[in-house]
Amino acid sequence: MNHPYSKETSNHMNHPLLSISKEVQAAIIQQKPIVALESTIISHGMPYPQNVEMAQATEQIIRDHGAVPATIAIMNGQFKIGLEEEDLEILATAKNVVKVSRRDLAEVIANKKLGATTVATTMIGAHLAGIKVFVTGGIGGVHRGYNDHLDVSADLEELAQTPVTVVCAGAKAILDLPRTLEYLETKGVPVTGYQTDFLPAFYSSTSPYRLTSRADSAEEIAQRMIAADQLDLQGGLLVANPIPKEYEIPNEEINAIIDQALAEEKKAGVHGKESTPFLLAKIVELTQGRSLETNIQLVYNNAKLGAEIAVHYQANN
Ligand code: PSU
Ligand code: MN
Repeated sequence: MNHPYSKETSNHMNHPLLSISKEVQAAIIQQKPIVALESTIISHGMPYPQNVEMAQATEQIIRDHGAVPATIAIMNGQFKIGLEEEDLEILATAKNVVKVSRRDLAEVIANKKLGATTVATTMIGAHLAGIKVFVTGGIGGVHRGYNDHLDVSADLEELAQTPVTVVCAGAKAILDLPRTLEYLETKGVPVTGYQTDFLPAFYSSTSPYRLTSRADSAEEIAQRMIAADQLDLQGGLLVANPIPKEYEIPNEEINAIIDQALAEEKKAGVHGKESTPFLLAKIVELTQGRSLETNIQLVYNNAKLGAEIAVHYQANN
């Protein structure tokens, strides 16, 4: 008898903690390329209504480039893989959305709370659903002043252990970029510059920090994913895709603003999981919205590349 999908695929679909949308279910059955998207960027990363507009437009870019988007969140005690329009609206507006990293995951699922997934937990959900490519804006990392407060995002540990390719625009200069790279090196996570030899710095297309890995096409990245699968390496691959120059805020300009945001964070006594959302909102305020436009554009740019990688990966697998 001919099965329309493999045993492994049907296991993903039958997992009791996954609620997979019709569009994503169809994509799994037809073995179409799928790209995961996170929801913390919607609930905690951007203001309303730009957050929901960004989320919808990002999904559309992925469809236009031949893949199926799967935005991930936690609803009704399950990972929801693929959100309906009304789900996006709820995540974009509700005040009680929990920012869920690995630490919080089991509790938020068991207590059936509304949760937005970070890079770490989106990777976990994507992996459970058998999705190999995930597009975001920027990852968490080693925070500045690490010696005083040991703030290292759980995103880095997840990249070390979960085999999902994460497409980002690098890490923001609110973080300690050299230490973030060192940490990833220790954990064996490849950081591949897309058409660049230097780590992109989110708002800025480049930074002084040289990478050891570069790829010039989506196909090359897909080939490396396949090699990593064959080696059973487990950890993820981080693709750092520079924001197009026309939308960037150059380092010299954004660094002064970041310093001010960090000073205000210190004064306000903000730390832990509140840190990243506080700094993002403060930078939007200090740039009078310019950083928000930059943030949205870099996500769109990542969506295009992520879809291309997923298409090549699927074609070769
Ligand atoms: N970087 C951004 N926007 C974001 C985030 C990071 O430019 O919204 C979010 C992501 O969901 C990321 C999380 O996983 O912040 C990292 O938070 P923390 O540093 O608390 O781990
Ligand atoms: Mn942290």
